[in-house]
Parts: sequence; C-alpha cells; structure tokens
Amino acid sequence: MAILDVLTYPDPLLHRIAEPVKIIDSKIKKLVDDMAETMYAAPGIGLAATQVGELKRIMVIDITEDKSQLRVFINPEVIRKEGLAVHEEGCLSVPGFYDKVERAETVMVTALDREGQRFTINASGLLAVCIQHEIDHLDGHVFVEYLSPLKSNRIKNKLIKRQRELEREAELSQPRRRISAAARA
Ligand code: GNR
Ligand code: NI
Repeated sequence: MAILDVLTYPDPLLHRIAEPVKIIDSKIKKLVDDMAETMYAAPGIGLAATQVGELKRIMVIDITEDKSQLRVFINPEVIRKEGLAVHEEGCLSVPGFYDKVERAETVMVTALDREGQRFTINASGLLAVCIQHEIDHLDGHVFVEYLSPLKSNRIKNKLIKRQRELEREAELSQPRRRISAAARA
C-alpha cells in the first residue's frame, strides 16, 4: 500500500474526463487500496482517482468517523436525482477553502465494487453530497467552479501563490548543486 500525492487546483489534470474501467485486475485493485489509504491519511471522506492523477472512473468514500465503512465505486452512474440541498464542501485538491454548494438532496447510484459486483444505493445527506462531489471529479469538475468567479479566482490565485512558495522552500532545502570538475574543464 502507498499514500499517493493529491493534485492541487488548478492542476489541468483535474479538468480532464476520466475513462471507464474495463477490467478490474490487480493493478486496479492496488490503485483502489492506495486511494483508500491516501483518503484515510489525508484525512478525507472521499477521493476520486483523478485527484491522484489517474484518469479512471474510480472513487472511494468513507463518511464514518471510525473509518469502518469503506465504499468503492467503479464506473458509477447516477440513475436518479431528487430535491436540492445546500452543504458546506471542502476538497483535498482545494486545501484550506470551504464553501456552500447546492446539489441534489438524494441520489440513486449504480456502480461496481472492488470485486466487480454491481450494487445500487439510494443516498442522502453527507453521502449524497460526497458521491456527487466525487463523480464531478471524474467528469473534470472541482467544487470551486460552482462559486462566483470572484471567489473561485481568489481561491485559484491563493493556491497558485502557495504552490510557488512550497516549490521555493523545497528548492532552498535542497543542497546547492556543485559544478562538477568535468563541467568546469
Ligand atoms: O474530505 C472531503 N470532505 C468533504 C466535505 C464536504 C463535501 C465533500 C467532501 S469530499 C472531501 C474529499 C475530496 O476532496 N474528495 O474529492
Ligand atoms: Ni474533492
């Protein structure tokens, strides 16, 4: 198992559409397991494969406090949506920013689990919010796109600035590269 790097908005990969999984082989199972480990380590209540740079239609969710109910969705499809509800959302790809988003109140979703078995669930509350948030990732969408341009641009610029600072820090903590004798000659 491994903890994977999570992409940060506005990484262009976050806006690509993920491809359906054709065969659930050992590579896909390892990705699912690594995604679950990455989600728990973050910690987060959900993670889409897109966020770890894999453009495959896979997402993991666990909304329990004791990490006791991992749900794996492969090739998820919404088959029914009802009502509207507003919830405060956050995203591991938009660290430090939270805002209200309106989504369907309940969703019926069908997907394959880690063993390739089809299941269908009717979700409401936080689970419904999380499912819609993760499916959005698979379609190349991040929740900030639902905010006003003023808010989303402010978030984008702050994250770009923070990313630049992190890169600069990493550079400074690196030992200075020395000019080799061969290059000097
Ligand atoms: O950990 C997460 N919390 C969360 C809270 C409210 C609505 C959606 C989420 S999903 C988020 C993890 C994440 O970024 N998944 O893509
Ligand atoms: Ni997210």
